[in-house]
Formats: sequence, C-alpha cells, structure tokens
Amino acid sequence: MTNMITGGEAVYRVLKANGIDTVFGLLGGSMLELYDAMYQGGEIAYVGARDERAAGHMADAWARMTGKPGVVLGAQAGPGVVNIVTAVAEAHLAYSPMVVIAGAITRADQCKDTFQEVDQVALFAPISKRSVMVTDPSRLVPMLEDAFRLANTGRRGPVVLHVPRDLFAEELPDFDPAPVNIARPGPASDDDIAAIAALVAEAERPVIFAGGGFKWSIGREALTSLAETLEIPVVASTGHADVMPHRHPWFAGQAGPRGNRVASRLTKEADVMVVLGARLGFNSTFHSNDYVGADTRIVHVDIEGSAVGRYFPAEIAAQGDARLTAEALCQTTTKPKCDAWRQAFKDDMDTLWTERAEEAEIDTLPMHPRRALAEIRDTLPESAIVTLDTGNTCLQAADRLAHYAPMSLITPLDFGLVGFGLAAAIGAKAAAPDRHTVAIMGDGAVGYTMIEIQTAISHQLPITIIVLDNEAWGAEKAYQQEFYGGRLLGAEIQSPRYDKFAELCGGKGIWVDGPGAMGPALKEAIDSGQTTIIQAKIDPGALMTLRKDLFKAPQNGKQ
Ligand SMILES: Cc1ncc(C[n+]2csc(CCOP(=O)(O)OP(=O)(O)O)c2C)c(N)n1
Ligand SMILES: [Mg+2]
Repeated sequence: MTNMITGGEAVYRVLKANGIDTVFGLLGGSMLELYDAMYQGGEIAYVGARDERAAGHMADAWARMTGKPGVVLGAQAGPGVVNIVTAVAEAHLAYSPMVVIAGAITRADQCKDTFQEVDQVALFAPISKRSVMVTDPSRLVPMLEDAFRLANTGRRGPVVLHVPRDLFAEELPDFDPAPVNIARPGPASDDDIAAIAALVAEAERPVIFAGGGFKWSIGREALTSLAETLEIPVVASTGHADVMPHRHPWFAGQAGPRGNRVASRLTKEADVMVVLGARLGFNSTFHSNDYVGADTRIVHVDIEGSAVGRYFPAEIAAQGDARLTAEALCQTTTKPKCDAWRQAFKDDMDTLWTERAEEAEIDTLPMHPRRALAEIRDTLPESAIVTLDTGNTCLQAADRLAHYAPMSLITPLDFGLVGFGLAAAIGAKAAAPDRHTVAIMGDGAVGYTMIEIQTAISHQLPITIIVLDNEAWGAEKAYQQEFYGGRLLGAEIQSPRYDKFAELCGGKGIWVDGPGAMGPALKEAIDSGQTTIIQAKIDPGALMTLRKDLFKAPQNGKQ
C-alpha cells in the first residue's frame, strides 16, 4: 500500500528539493500542516516577520542574493495575503523571483463572502507573473513546481499560488521530488556577436551600459574582462552600481538621472552603446534623449526579447544572457581606437573622485547628508551589503557609496517604494550571514517597518540600520519648496528616537550628532555584531528635486 503524506508535507518537500533553505512569513491558520511539516522536517529555516509585507521584502532580497525564488508564506487567507501586495508589486518591477504560497479559504466555502474571503487571485493578477488558485489536491505539487519554473525563467518575477487551506490537509501519495530544471538562454547568436564586434571595433566613443542582468547571471568577471579587453568605460543602470568593483579604472558608476554626471555624459555622447542585461528603463534614462544620445548607435542584448529596443531603437537587437554574451564578445571584439575618448573619461573620473573626496570634508551642522554618506562609504567593509530605500537621501546615496563585492546593493528604485530597506536587509542577511548588512533609510521610511528590528534580533540576523533624519518626507518636501512657494503640508514629520527603540528591542542604539561621528558609529555597530540603529540628524535643507518635468513653474506670482 502506498504511504500517504499531507499536502503540507508535499509542499515542504518541493521547497527543499529546490534548494530553499529559508522561508519568510507570518503565522495564520490557513497552512498549519505546512508549518508542522517544516517543524518536523527541520531543514528549512523560518523567519517569522511582524507584517506580511516585510516578509515579502525579505524574500525579495533573499532572492536577489541567492538567485533562487524567495518564498513567502502568506499563511492567513484574506488579510494576511492582502498585506503582501506591496512586496509583490516591488518584486514585479525589480524582476525579482518570488513564490508566494498564499493561503485561501477552503474550497467548500469559496464564493460565499465567507469570513476573510477576498478575490485574492484577481488582486495579484496585474502585479505578478501569475496569480492562480490550486483547485485539486493532485495539482498542488505540479502547480508549485510550475511556480518555481515561471518565477525564475527568462525575466524573473513573482508568482502567487493560492492554496485553499483544506488542500494542505489532503492526503497525497508519498513522493520524492526532483528540483525544477530551468531553461537558460545562451549568448546572442554568432551573427549578432560578429556584428557587434564589427561596430565596436570602429567606434570612436564607445560605452558599455550594464544592467542587473549581470547580477542574475553572475557575470561580474565577464563584464570586467570585456571592459579590460576593449579598454572602454562601463556605466551601470539604476540600482546596479555593484555590477563592477568601485574605482575599477573602466567603471563610471551609475548613469542617468539618479547617476553621476560622468556616466551620464558617456551615455549622451557615445557613438556606440553596447547595452547588456539592461532595459534602458525610465529610472536610468527618463526614456529621454537627455540621457541617451539621439544619434547613438545602440546594440541591445537582454534576456527578455520584448525589452530590446523598446525605448530607444536598437541597431542590433538580440536576446541573450548578459554574462554569456559578454564572454562571447571578449573572444571576438578588438580594441577600438579611441584614445581621446578614453583620456577624457579618465580625466573626468579624476575630477569626480576629487569632488567626492571633498564631500567627506563638509563640516556644516546639522550634518550634510553627503558628509554622512562619505563617512559611510569610507567605513563600510568591502564585503558589505547595502540596502537602500526611496527618498531624497537615498537618491543621493545611489551613486555615492562604494561597492566592491558582487551582489552588494539592493534597492527598491524601480517601484520607488518607501519602507523597503530594513526588511530587505534582514532577507539579505539571511542569504549571506557572513556579510555585514547595512540599511540606509530616511526617518520616514524606517517608521513603516521598524518593528522588524525585533525580527532581526529574534532570528539572530544582526543588521545595521542607518537613519538619516531630516525630520521630513524630504523627497516630497523638496517639491513643495521648489514649486509651491514653500507651502508645506504633510511634509514635516517628527520621529521618535529610533536608536532608543533599538535598545528597547534588545539591540543597540547609537546617536550621531554631527560630522565625524558617523564613521566611528558604523564601525562600532559592525564590531558589536548586534542589530543596531544609528540615528543621525542631517540638514533638513539639503534636498534636491529629481522630476522637475512633472511640475509647472510656480504660478500666480505666489512663489
Ligand atoms: C509607499 C510610498 N509612500 C509614499 C511615497 C512618496 N515618497 C517618495 S520619497 C518620500 C519621502 C521619504 O522620506 P524619508 O524616508 O524620510 O527620506 P527623505 O526623502 O527625507 O530622505 C515619499 C513620502 C512613496 N514613494 N512610497
Ligand atoms: Mg526624511
């Protein structure tokens, strides 16, 4: 007679077979058989968050670090699952693979406006790669495996699998699952590689535009060799300033509106731009020729064919993996003759580094955010992982830090979500316990998820949170100041002593009161090995606006 196991046990086995050693969630009654299977199996760590949204951000960051889908247990049908919406939307725009196992009410109770019933499938449909309900016990395992396949195939993203709670208790035949085998595309075709090589060889002002595709494909070495073989500059797309090591002689850092002026000049003035593993999306270009030259001849290779040439016409359009394409190009391309362009780039970078070093000397009080960022940059260990948030200070941080190791920067910048960094740092730490993880956030952002400090402490996932406190929703305050005559409504906020809150939770708190204190505070936090909040008052006036195009100039003489 065949042995039988529960649906919960079956799900546990599929997770384990697919290399999932950590899952994130918040307890609810809808999948207790799965929790019990995890308890009894004991080989998958469970990080219990204090809000399902935070569990989602943790899984998202874990996925970005490991390359495997991050698993979220939305264990409470209805309200618990609804709370994950924000995290799924974030992962969707970041192309981060996630499998949400969402509890749903029992099959017998569906479509009766039952307690906690909500149309979960429809809710997630537009913000995920797939949102689907399992309706039969025999489909539970195949549909979960399919969720893993879809989340991690091609352009990655979240899949939400809704499982009626009775299915976890159903009996299924004993089985031993195999890992899901994911098809991986190869490099651009030989013909495309030859055409790209020919174009680059003749270029006078070439640049490589490298995106997150190099992170997913573990392609840092291939990208660096390509730059060194061709001796041409590389710029990174938004949020991916860690695609190459900081201060590598051919790396210009992040381009575009959130980037630095040298990288942005390169993409504007290039005659040939080789775009690999990137979309040239809004955040990196504003979809505008202000950031990509109108006459620039574009070679575009991405894992997602429909992204190629979407915003800027591609002269050579190819579908392929970023690392494999860079490796193939290394074998084929010859170094272009563009010494004047090279020299101008090097001179510009020297000036930029001098300016950045000068920011470390700004000694105004309250502390200028750039001074704080300079001290952070100079103190972070080379292996550190940084998570950012959305906001004015993080906008300035996106290109100002130093990332040396692969997979060192995790941002919410595609969705532009405030309140991401703290939870993301916990997920990153769970994926890479040996690396120090620092969340850099605004005073507004940290308030969304501050209780997750307790999660970090309870689960022995020590992280450092740096709160840059300008007593405002600074990014939005900047617009009210610049375009609405300084009439501030809802812009200024009062925050508690977050450092004291960390102490209340059993962690460490450090108050930074001015220039010179941030570096030592960060060092103290790192050396302590404890979850720490460093809170620093920074200059409320040091704000900048990004999207000036969205606002009319001040009207009616009211400015
Ligand atoms: C969830 C969410 N709510 C609101 C916004 C609008 N918003 C963008 S940046 C920002 C300010 C963030 O303030 P803070 O975290 O203190 O950082 P600061 O801008 O002051 O550096 C706000 C409210 C958003 N992007 N996301
Ligand atoms: Mg603020």
